[in-house]
Amino acid sequence: MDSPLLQEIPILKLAEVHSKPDKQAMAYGTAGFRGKASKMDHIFFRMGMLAVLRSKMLKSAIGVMVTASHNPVLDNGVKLIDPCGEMLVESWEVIATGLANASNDDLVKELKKIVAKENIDLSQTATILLARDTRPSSLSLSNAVQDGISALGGTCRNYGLLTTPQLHYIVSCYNDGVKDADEDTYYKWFSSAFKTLVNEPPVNSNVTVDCANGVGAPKLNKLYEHIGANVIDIIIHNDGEGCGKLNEKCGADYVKIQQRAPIGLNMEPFHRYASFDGDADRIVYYSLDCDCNFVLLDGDKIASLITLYIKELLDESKVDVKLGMVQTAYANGNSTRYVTDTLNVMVACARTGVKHLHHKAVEFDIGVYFEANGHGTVTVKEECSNVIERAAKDDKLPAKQKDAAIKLKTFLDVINKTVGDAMSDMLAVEAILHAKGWSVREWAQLYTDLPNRQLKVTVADRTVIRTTDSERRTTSPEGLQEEIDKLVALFPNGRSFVRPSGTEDVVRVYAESDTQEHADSLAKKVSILIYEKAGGVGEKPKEE
Ligand code: G16
Repeated sequence: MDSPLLQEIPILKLAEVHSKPDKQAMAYGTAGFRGKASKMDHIFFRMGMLAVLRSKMLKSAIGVMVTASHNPVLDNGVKLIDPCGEMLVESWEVIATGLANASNDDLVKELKKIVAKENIDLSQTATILLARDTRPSSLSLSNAVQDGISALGGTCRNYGLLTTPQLHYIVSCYNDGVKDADEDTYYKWFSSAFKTLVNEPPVNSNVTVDCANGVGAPKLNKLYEHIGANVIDIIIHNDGEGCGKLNEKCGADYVKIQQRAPIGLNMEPFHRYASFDGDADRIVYYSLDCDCNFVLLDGDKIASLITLYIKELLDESKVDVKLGMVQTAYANGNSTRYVTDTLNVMVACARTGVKHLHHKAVEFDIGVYFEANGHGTVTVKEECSNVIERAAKDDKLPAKQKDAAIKLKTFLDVINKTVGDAMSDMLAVEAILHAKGWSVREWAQLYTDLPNRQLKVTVADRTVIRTTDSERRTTSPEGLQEEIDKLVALFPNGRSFVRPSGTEDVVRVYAESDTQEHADSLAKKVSILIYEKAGGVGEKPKEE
């Protein structure tokens, strides 16, 4: 039966303005739709409509973030946020793809199909919380989202420029009843939690942060104003004000993959540096050692530091809860060994994409999850929070035990538990280093990374690569995995895997071995194999 409240005329009028080019198909990728901004207007309009349907169905506010995160400046994308601030549930990714790809003529039919299948009561109100990053295309694309929202009669609260994790946080606050939650709510909460942890004396030395010429720069500045220069000294680099381009030779992805400093940064030994990505949901740290070697402290090192600190506080406070860590296939082998063997904490492996890690992490009472690329956070079960809070207030406990529980509670307050957040992760790292009196040198020495290399190969159709076992092995094209295994066997401590990216039109190749030369050589050999076996296009990778 037709949905009586689906007003076809206004939908069709606006759909005409945001019409879909013929023969264009897109899939919901690792973190939403992503591609060339100039070809995506209709996707944003349709995702505005989809957000309204989901909001009506769940009777909660839904978030829509306009960003392509680490991608080049001419790309754009859209990330949908579910009521508790988590990423859109996977079953709706399929629905989103169906709506994105419906022809203009079938648009209303597709909407009706969703309404019927999901049993959506269209008389419900819908609230969408919208924000965008600083890309030149983001304003007009967020207007397209707004058109989609009004086409289905939803209410839009437009927060303008925000980092992605700020919007995740605001969505969760809003649905928790804090209807006036905004950017300031974010700054007040995280700055006050940080200042409770790090009161006297101030954090030693300063930290220089490369903000990838993205939205992280103005937002970190505001957070810094709330914390105060008397508590922590933050120097912002690549703030988007100069001639530097978003994510070009800078930002977390560049630093992690190239294993070198971002453009324009003259590094000094032992100083702390960090890089955010374009929407500030990822962070990596780095430094120079006494021989001026570049030392990367990536998502694995951040996760190890956080896990170590939580474990110490759990042991001291004698709070008995299950702590676990979640990584992906990209995790450095030595980080997994360190957490499993030295910290004695269980490590689980998930597919790439924070949504997958998040789901595994919530199985633990406290779950630390990070991708090696610096995307991650900590989840805490409500019952576990209560246990920690009770211990923190228990006057019968020995002072040391109670004090550790208080520290743990305050530390967990610094964490944005909804999603990986460069700013909140940075505060967590700074607080731990402060508490332990550590410089980056002690932190870096937790374990030594196995030398590794990541490369990209362009192929005609990256979906020809299919994977299994948390993306550690391929199932197609036929025979590819056996060939990779043969190459891996040539290198001491060799490990390599390949997977199609869900955000860029490439196949990613990862390799690890005992020396950097071996890791580079293995990555090259596997790249050539992919090019030959999976339909490589453009210049063929060469062995140097
Ligand atoms: C997104 C996801 C991350 C993922 C990254 C790369 O990050 O949120 O979980 O690791 O893409 O994914 P892929 O290897 O599939 O391209 P971001 O920061 O770009 O939103």
